[in-house]
Amino acid sequence: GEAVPASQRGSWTSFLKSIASFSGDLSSLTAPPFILSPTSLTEFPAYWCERPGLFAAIAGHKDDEERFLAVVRWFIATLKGQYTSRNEFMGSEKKPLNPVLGELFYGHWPDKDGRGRTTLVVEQVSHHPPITAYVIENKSKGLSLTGHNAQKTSFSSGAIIVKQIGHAILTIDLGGGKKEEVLITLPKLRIDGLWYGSPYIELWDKTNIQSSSGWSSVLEYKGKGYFSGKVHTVKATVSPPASFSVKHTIEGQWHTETKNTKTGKVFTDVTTPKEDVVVGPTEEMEEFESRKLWGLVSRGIREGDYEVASREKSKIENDQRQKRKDEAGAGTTWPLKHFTKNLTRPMNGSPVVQTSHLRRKIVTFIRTTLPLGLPRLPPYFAMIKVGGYIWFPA
Ligand code: 0T9
Repeated sequence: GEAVPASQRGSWTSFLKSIASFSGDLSSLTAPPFILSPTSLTEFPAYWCERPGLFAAIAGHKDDEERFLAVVRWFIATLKGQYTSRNEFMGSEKKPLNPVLGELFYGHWPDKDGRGRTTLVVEQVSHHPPITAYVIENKSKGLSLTGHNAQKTSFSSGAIIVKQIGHAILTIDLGGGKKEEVLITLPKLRIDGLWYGSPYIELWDKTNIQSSSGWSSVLEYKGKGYFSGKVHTVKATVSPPASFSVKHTIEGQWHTETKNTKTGKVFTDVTTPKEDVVVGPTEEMEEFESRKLWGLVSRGIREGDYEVASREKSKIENDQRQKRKDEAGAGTTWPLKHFTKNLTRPMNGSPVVQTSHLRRKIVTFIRTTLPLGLPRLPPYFAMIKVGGYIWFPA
């Protein structure tokens, strides 16, 4: 590989061999130093709000359709940060630090231009498999995004295939005791460029955005080499309540610009700068806050002092092993601060009513695809996945 430093070629090749023969939790494999990122996965949920103005703008619409389009706009605008920012800032995709159980990350985006203050709370709720849960809230606008993330990885013809497990739910306070809820599913990733030591992500397949107002969108992702021939393309179709008809189509590249195909108007433009989350000083952090916990490891990675990085990483891992041992001995578990596990997910006794659209074969209940049920889906979110579409029971 060209991007691999000469001294690390051997260890990169053996790392690639180990991923090829291994499916499951890649985070636990030891990778050569050049590919290590100094950032933990607990920081990643911040990508959801790096355009706080677009997030806040969701609350600015009385009309269901307009508000739904604002959700789709904000969502598409987050993709660039989520999936290309490591390439932009570190030259390629890198292996993030594998968060420990109970790791925390707090941040905010300040109020500006009347958009209100937005806060971020992240907690690592599972170590094996790694699961990250988060809440992003803009109280003054009545917006809150709750979600959790895990990954299933496999290896296929030289690429890492990542299936994201989890979802995000956006809750919009409509006033007068009324609430809208929007379920957002997460794209599949393909990580290419491994051989050359310069990994990058492409998205593929489809995701859904489904609102309790009935409005829904199917987003389809493609990369270079598929029919579009362009990297990072997305096509979103937006449909009115209980309908297959398409009212809006948005097409383009999620890392630059998308357009509404009918009006020709720009729908998303992410070529302008994004806003990093504001994080307090490390000295004032608790032991388990990500930047404090990983401080010395991160510094070692950033400064190329891999001896320090690996020594400090071992300290954290040993401490974790000891904690788990002690807990097992005492019959306790690590007390999470912000999230609880909910395996039962009561349906409120309400039967799942099928609309005529749902007479077809029911493929999966979304809820059964979630390993841990974090966060709990509201009762009426007994959504059913039918042929790639997600529907509400009537
Ligand atoms: C949720 C995001 C996720 C997390 C990362 C696959 C990946 C861990 C999960 C899905 C965020 O909202 C969006 C972006 C990037 C995803 C990461 C990219 C990546 O490579 C890692 C995996 C675990 C690896 O580190 C693979 C080995 C590495 C050598 C390839 C660079």
